[in-house]
Amino acid sequence: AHIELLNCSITSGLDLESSANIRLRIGDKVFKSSGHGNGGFDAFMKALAQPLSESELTMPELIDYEVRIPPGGQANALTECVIQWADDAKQFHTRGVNSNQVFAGIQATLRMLNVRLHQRQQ
Ligand code: ILE
Repeated sequence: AHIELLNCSITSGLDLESSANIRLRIGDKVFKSSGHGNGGFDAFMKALAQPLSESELTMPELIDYEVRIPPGGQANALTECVIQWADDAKQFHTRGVNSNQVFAGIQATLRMLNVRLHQRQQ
């Protein structure tokens, strides 16, 4: 099975809760979901909760989250997000790249979920 984000809209405003509206495919099932949170990434994670539990997928603990750009990059640079995860005693990290820093974090999260889905199949 594979997880694929088909649509994703993140809305943020100053002094406003962020919201995420997503359409997601896990294997051959398509889910629509939304979430609110403390920042766009948090809202995305909240939106993931229902589709993941329906697919019997669990989320590891988020340990660290770093966003950076290449040296000398400017405001239009691509961002790279590296997320450190922990599951039981095991720690691992995934990365995502996107011109939008929240989507870089979302890409890193999707990569992690695909690793877990593929491990589950073995
Ligand atoms: N709360 C922020 C967000 O949702 C960060 C998430 C800290 C890693 O964008």
